[in-house]
Amino acid sequence: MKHFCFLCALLTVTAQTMRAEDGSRLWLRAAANVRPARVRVDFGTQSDAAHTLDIAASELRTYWHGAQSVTLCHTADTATLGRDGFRITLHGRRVRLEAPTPVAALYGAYHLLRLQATRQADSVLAAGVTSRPANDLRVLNHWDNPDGTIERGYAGHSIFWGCPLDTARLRAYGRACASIGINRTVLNNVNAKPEMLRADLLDRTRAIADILRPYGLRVMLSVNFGSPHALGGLGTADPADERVKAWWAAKSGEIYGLIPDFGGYLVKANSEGEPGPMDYGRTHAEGANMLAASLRPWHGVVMWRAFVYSAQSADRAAQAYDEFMPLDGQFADNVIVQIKNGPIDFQPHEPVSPLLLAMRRTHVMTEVQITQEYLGHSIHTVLLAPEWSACADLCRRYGVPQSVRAVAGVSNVGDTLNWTGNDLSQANWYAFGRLAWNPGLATRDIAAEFLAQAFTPDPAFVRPMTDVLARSHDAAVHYMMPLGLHHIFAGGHHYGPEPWYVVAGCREDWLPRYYHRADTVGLGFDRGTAAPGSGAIAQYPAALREQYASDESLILWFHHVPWSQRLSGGETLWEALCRAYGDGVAAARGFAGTWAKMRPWVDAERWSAQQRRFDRQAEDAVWWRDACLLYFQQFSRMPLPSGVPAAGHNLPALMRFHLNIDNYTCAPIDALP
Ligand code: BDP
Repeated sequence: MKHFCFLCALLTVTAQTMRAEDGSRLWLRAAANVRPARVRVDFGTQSDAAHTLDIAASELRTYWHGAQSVTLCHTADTATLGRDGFRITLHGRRVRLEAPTPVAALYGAYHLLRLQATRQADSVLAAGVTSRPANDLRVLNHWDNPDGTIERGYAGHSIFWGCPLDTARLRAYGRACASIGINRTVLNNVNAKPEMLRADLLDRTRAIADILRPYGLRVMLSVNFGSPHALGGLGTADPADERVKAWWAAKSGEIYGLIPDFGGYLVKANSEGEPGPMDYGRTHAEGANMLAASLRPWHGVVMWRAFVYSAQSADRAAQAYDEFMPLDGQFADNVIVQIKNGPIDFQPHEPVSPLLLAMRRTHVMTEVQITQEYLGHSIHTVLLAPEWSACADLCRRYGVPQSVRAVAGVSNVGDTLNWTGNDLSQANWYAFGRLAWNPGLATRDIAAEFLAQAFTPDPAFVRPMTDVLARSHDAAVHYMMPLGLHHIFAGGHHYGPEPWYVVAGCREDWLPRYYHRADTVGLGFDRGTAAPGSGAIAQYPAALREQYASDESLILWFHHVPWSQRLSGGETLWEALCRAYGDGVAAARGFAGTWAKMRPWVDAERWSAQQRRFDRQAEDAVWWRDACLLYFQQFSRMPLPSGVPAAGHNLPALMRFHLNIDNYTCAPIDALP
């Protein structure tokens, strides 16, 4: 009997340690205490946010394993901490967590648990922590449609729309966001349906807001500028029309009646066919200000996107600047112009958007893309932190200090159990939150933190995998679009390479040849100031202009370079291009090899799902290399340099193949050649 009990116990323990992992717990996988930790809340009367404090206390009681007790206490020191910051100090066997608001206490609680999970609690607590976010608004943008589909979503369907309201799932989402400091969420697609503002969907929005509020997450909606016409039946959406103004004032009032802490509107107007003020001869500023006036009584904001380009523009990369700079100073102070990090569109690697640095009398914010539309969807493992950090750094050095500091990221979350399809792509959601809080964090530190929490803190796993994640963006840039190449994707889904993609009658700026400009002379888009350059480089401040003019990682972004021109390393452009693709392939293969060795540290489910993805990524890297080199070789007419393996595919076959991923929700893995 004794033996039998022992065996049972052993089996239970083994079953627990080997417990199937589905990735649903993200980076919040700490084991619960058997006996709750000692936690005291000394916050005075905060009845409106009592629930938030309850969550903070309960997270610590359940997951804080330290010998010390924890006291959450209120401080009035907003001068140092703002509204969201916190201070953690150690006093003998007591941890004191001071915060000016309940939500700041919640952020502090998660920070303490993060220190514990990453095995830094003792060393960091000995010195004490004071932390205050660099951005006031740390915003997720979900491109979710009311029918539950997600534009550029690669992890299933929406968790907000087109499904029964899943309170547990939404709480888990709120918890994950709070754990990394995200405090705003836009619940629907920027290509917004007018019906989003219908009473039934607003009521749904209210229900979601009620669930997310305790986590400090305030909801926002994307709105269709044509709503007064399409939904309100006014026959116009002209922002100067009094009936239109009254319609928006009433609509905003209706929303605040339901959701008193509603964050405001996100707007994509006069972009890619969406309606906007220019349909009525009004400017972006006039449109944005009219909406902003409707939100002003409740302190709501308008995030007005600057993602605009037209078929007529000589250079798409220059257009947002050309269209918005004349409006600098005309936007109301509760409008923030939301600008993509690069001047084109979330490409693997772009220079910073010049508009982000140039507007001096307008609030601006950066928008990055967490979902990997242009980086291998949920198949490829690519940690985007280096691209985002570089953008934040340039904004800090060359941009105008903002009185409202904000950043947005287009989310990669769906209803798939592990939230993001690829378990390691959770790292991009995580990195977005961490960098929104502290843009100075190093990529390697973010990667190591994530891996330790989402998998295991064992250095035998964390060290090699930190290396993989930290190098993954550079690798993807190399095997997809090295040296500043951009937008040479397959049309539509943007997954694989199609530098040759043409459709009769299609807008030129929707075709790869518009961007790569390959001819027998050379490759790349001349954006210099001398003819025939587009002059776009002149939109940058002088110091940055010089830096970009000589930055070889972007040489084909700014120059049309002759095939035989020698780059700084002594190779010709053609040789450098071949080598870059080769390096990308080698790196991707290396990642698959490293992951293969991680088996002892990872549960079987996540290990094998991820191995398939890494293998696919390495094969895709070869696909990219072969497609691009064979295609460009027609123009360079140069042989592959020694050391670059001959292509495993042939160009006509590659050009005939078109990946069909219509209606897929997760992975095109099996459809590929
Ligand atoms: C592009 C996407 C498109 C989005 C658009 C945007 O392909 O689906 O609607 O950006 O940001 O990258 O509005």
